[in-house]
Amino acid sequence: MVGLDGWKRTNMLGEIKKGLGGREVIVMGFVRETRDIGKLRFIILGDITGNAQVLLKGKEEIARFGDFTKESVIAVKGTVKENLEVVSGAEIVPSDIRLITKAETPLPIQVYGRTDALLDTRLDWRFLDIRKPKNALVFKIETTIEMAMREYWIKNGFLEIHSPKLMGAPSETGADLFPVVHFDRTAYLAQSPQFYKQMAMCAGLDRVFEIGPVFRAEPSNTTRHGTEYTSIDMEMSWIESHEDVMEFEERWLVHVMKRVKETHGEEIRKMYGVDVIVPKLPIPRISFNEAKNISNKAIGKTGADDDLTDEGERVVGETINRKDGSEFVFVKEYPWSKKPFYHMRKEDDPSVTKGYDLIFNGVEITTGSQREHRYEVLIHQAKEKGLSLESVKFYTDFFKYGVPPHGGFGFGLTRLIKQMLHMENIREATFAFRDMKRLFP
Ligand code: AMO
Repeated sequence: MVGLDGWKRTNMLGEIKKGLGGREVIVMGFVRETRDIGKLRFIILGDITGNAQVLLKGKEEIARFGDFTKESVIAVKGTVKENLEVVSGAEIVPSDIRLITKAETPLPIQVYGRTDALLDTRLDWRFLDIRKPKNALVFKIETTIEMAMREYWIKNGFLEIHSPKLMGAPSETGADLFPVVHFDRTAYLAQSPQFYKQMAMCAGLDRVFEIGPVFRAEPSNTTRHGTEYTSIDMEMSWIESHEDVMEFEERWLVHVMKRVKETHGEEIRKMYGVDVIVPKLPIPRISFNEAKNISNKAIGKTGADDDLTDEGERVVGETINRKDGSEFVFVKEYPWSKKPFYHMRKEDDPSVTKGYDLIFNGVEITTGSQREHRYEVLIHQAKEKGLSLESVKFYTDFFKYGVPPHGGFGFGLTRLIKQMLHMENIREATFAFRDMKRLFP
């Protein structure tokens, strides 16, 4: 069969419920399981909305329709019959079944029921792994998250931009870069839309956002870093300081968490065993020094004095949650030595930036700051960080012809999902993950 030979789907499988009794339907999906009990055969058919049971009665009918291997794709024409013994309250009695594509056996990983496969094997067969409702839920949540983000931004006068991913110069610190052959010279994959969201401020667009891919040649294998991930970025003009950016972010986040809770809260509790908690505002704010003290007290001195380790972030998250009952905490005013050249420094203490991180359940999900918009100061800071002025000239030129004070943040989409669902690994929150070793599927 090439197409569906004229059959049109009338219902999704999740709709086959009590109340639909007597209705003629055509449904389509994956054969999750076939069970024979006496003279009856039950086919559990699944799609993105759920499962429905198809009932074959008697040897003749079973022989007429034949066997279907697990995960084969079939179309079923039939009548809905109410049956209180089925969880959904109804099943389908078929008049015709068409095999659309047959699945090979055995399946490389189990789709229906428990899977014991290791994460790496699951990722090798990610398209089968995502057929599991618990894993598919991630993408329903992701869709809601992005919609809610856009909803809030657009209501607040933001414009959406699409910045280039092929760059003539590094877009962040210059480390962890992917060079690509670009005709007769080298280009770099964008590590962040940073320079371009600031270009939008210099172009007078006032407030912008972007949701798009970024690339980092992270040489490490961790549960929170990919070599490609979806970055959520925003930039706003006419701010007084980084406090304005944090205030915007927390209100935006409340809107997003509310939408996720109202749309998927129940399913998340059922499948992941966690409650989505909409943060109470204001989200607690602590200084980098306070965070470092908390970390030092709990786990001793780890890492450099001017940085918070992953373990340090975890401890800070836990401590604030215990003390203030908040899963989120802003850590602000990071040392200048740890932050990029475009962060603005505090007037009264230039060793500290007007930058911040947001930690969610012990993992950083955001970096934001007020940017240095004064041309001379920016040049001075780039020099101080040892950057080649030539390579960032295209960017520093943005600041020569009038620019509003501005700031913004970058936010890891998959980190948010991982932390929200209490997942162990960011790979589970990503459609098709990329790391040092993985370029397939
Ligand atoms: P930063 O480099 O901190 O800041 O990145 C912003 C956020 O992106 C997420 N993130 C990652 N997620 C998955 N894999 C990775 N390798 C990875 N690296 C970072 C984190 C992080 O908080 N231009 C600045 C942002 C800004 O100031 O506007 C930047 O990119 O959630």
